[in-house]
Amino acid sequence: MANSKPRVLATRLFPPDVEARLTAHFDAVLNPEDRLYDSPSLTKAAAGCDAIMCAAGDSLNAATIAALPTSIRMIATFSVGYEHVDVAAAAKRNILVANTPDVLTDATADIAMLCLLGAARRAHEGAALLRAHHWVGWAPTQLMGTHVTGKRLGIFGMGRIGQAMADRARAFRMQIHYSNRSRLSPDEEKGAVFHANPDDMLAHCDFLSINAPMTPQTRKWVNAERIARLPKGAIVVNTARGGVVDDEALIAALKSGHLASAGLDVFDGEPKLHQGYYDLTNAFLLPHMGSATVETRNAMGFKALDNLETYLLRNQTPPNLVTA
Ligand code: 8YV
Repeated sequence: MANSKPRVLATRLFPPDVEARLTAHFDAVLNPEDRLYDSPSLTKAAAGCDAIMCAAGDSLNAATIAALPTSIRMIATFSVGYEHVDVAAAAKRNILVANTPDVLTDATADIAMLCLLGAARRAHEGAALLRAHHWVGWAPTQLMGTHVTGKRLGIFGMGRIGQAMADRARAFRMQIHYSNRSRLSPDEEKGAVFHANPDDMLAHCDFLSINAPMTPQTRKWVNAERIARLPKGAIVVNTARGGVVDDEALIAALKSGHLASAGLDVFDGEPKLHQGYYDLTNAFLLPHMGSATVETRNAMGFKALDNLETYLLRNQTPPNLVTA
């Protein structure tokens, strides 16, 4: 008997509770080995599917979208960022695109704070020293880092995650500066200093946190000229997208000592990050863990499913539609 449920291609292995709901409501094409699809294998696997549930590592660029079977009506990404989906190309084919905002705000802001603290307090060096059995005991000058309390934090991109980062930093009595496409209301600003031109913020940043999405305008925004405007000894934190940073420029500044350190959870071209990072002791590096809690990953999956179910089962507009 023909299966009447809409067919959904899940490009990745998603958390068990998410896949349970996916398979209960849809004829799901799963990926139990979590192998990465390239463009030809993705378009092939999507044959006969109504929708694709994808994630940030999948490249749904214009060429891939153009090659998708005509049965595809929706792309639901398991992420808040959607730079990996060419939304304009999808629109041309009447394919809806939806994402998963809000639910990963706190987890990502937590990791941003972890990166800030890890970079400031030389967590990588301390942990490596201990695990290599090289720690011979406490010393007055050992592993002295950068004090956090009372310092100035500049946030580039004051959306949901930027604001959640600011809330955490306020608990460390940091002074918040920010730049954003539009100024926040006084209630949201909570005393943070707004810089209409982000370049004007740089001189005020003991710490700079990148919380802006990846767009043609933000690509390699953190470049050599802007790094030079940061005070000597500043610390750069990136939990947004690696492409917002010019790796060569950041690595050069970390080597020269202009920057004290960096805390990075995301990398241009990840998982193949710039080789230069591996040699830097003053870089606290994490493998894109911003949203990696059980609660958050489940909530992201359920949100992606809310989008799929609303459109494919109830023929209504999905709650988290994104447009070009
Ligand atoms: C996700 C993220 O886990 O949602 C995003 O945009 O960056 C991550 O935290 C990842 O992208 C999964 O698709």
